[in-house]
Amino acid sequence: MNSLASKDAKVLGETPPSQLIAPMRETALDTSPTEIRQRFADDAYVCLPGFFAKDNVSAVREAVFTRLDEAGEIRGTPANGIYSGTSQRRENIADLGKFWREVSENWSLRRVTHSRALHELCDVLLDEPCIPQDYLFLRAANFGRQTLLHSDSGFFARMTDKVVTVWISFGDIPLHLGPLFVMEKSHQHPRVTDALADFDVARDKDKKASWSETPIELAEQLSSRLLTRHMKPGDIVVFGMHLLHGSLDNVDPGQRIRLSCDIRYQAQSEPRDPRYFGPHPGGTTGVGYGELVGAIPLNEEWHIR
Ligand SMILES: O=C(O)CCC(=O)C(=O)O
Repeated sequence: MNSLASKDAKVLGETPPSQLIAPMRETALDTSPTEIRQRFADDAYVCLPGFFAKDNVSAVREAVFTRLDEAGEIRGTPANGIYSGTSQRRENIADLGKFWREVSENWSLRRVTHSRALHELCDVLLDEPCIPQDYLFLRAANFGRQTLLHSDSGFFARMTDKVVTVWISFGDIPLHLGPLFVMEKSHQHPRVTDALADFDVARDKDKKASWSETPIELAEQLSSRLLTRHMKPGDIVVFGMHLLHGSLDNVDPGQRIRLSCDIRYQAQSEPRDPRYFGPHPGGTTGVGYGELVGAIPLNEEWHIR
């Protein structure tokens, strides 16, 4: 893709100036391992369209949106993922953390996030055998939501830097549904590397992982650009711990919910952060699946980390 319908993009309510937004570079599935590693080394991300088959994605949509339907959050056929405009999650579900854990542990989701294909790709990127974390971040983002600008190292690099994030698109996510963006070459900028040095979001409670500048302000200040694209079902983006990223706003007038998941893979030889591994992972703050934005009813505000 070499152009973007950037007029459809909203970043915290603003339309980004056209010079500050550009398409992500796409990497074809038959690209050689050497070239994939080189692109990852240069850009700190690779985007692989169509990595997962549409049937696998449909099964995840069906499973997740059927559970949201139980919470009164869906209008019409669940797999279409249309927000009802309201929620009875608190009334209908006794334990929101347990609910989100069940949704996150659904087999149709795990067979994608923990698939052989993804293992092999991450082995290539990290140039050694890897393992996926057990804890994963499933996100159902309805109208008005976005993820603020941040990097992942303060969450996942406590034990090792040899970690990558895999972002998976579980649906058709045009720009106005709020896909992921990454900030071009931000991992190389001294302001970013300085800010991330020794920062741990769970220990340094006086600081937030999210930047106080808007993505547009920071892109201007760093002479960078927001790289994004119309994500299709089964597309993935894999990125490194220092790359700044976030999402565009979901401003879909049809109330379609953006469904995606992020999961981390790390080198198998490196120490594992117990917060993210094992049968009962506590997650970043130790609360378990209840701490995720996904566990928040669709008619309530997301927290900021
Ligand atoms: O999907 C999003 O909104 C943000 C994803 C993200 O922050 C991540 O994958 O680390």
